[in-house]
Amino acid sequence: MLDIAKRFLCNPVLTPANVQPSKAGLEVTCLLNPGVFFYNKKVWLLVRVAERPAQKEGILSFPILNNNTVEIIEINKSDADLVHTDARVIQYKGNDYLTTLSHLRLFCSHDGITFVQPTDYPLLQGIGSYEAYGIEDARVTTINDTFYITYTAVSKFGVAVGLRTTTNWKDFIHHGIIFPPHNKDVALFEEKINNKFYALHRPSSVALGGNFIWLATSPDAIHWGNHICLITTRPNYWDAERVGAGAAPIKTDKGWLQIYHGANKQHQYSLGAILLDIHNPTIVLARSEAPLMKATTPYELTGFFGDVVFTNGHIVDGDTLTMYYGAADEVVCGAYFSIKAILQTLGV
Ligand code: MAN
Repeated sequence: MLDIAKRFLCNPVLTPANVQPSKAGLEVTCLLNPGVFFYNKKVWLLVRVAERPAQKEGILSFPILNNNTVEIIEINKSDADLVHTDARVIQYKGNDYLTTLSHLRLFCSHDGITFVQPTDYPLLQGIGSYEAYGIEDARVTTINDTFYITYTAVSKFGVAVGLRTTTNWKDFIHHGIIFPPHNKDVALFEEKINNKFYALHRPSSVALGGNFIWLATSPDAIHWGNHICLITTRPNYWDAERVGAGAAPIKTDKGWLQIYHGANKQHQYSLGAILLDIHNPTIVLARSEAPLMKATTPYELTGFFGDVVFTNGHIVDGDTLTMYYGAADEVVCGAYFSIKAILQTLGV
């Protein structure tokens, strides 16, 4: 098996036990999938914190936001209308819900390894009815000193993509939904190409099509068009069931290097790469045959949702890609890659 990740020896970097719940009555169930950026000479993680109440015998309880206030829903586990076969989601009386409510929380570090939660920065919570089941899996892209935060906004209306921007992580502009349901995994390019913003995104089609990565352009990073399907899933591969972009594409002398997650029919999430033409990113030059990283350690194999490595954040320094990732949907970890070594696996 090809797995060229050099995992941090101190993994996991953050666990639910390190973090206080956002409100009385809730517990931190999982820490997942951080967005990552460099600011004020520090590495920052924008971590997805998933919470729910302590579970009582025979009852499934989970929070949602109602008018921006937490409301707890309780369902008897013996209720015949309850369908609960996936730790992440439930169906009840024809409605879909998430078992946890996520918000986004900042952590920072001088060395990229030991992270603390700064006291003087706000949490990012869901705002309004399109974010009532929480906000998840933020990608942070820095363009001209503005941080663009693209995140999954979940609600009874579906799974969509929201955008907030900030320059100081204290004041935010909420731009609302930039990709309507069903869509997620939006990674913006860090610079314009031919005077246009570019984004990777992942619409899902239930009946025809699938969970494929698309590319779009925009004049302002808010209004998106010119959508093209960039890569599809591959039958019998590690990415047979769904694919989705990680963080912002990395500019290399061979092209735009994009790390993405792929899941197979057994819901095992691994990471691979694609290489896009530097002047025309609609052209896919190469794609990983085998994953670059696969869940193998105990903290990746066992957790809230096991057998998962999922990334949407990294820092690039020369040839070193420091990738932060969610392991088993429960803890935040880190790993180093050589960009050259990744490109070699792609045959370039
Ligand atoms: C989905 C999202 C992610 C999660 C993976 C694996 O893509 O819910 O947040 O990490 O599934 O469970």
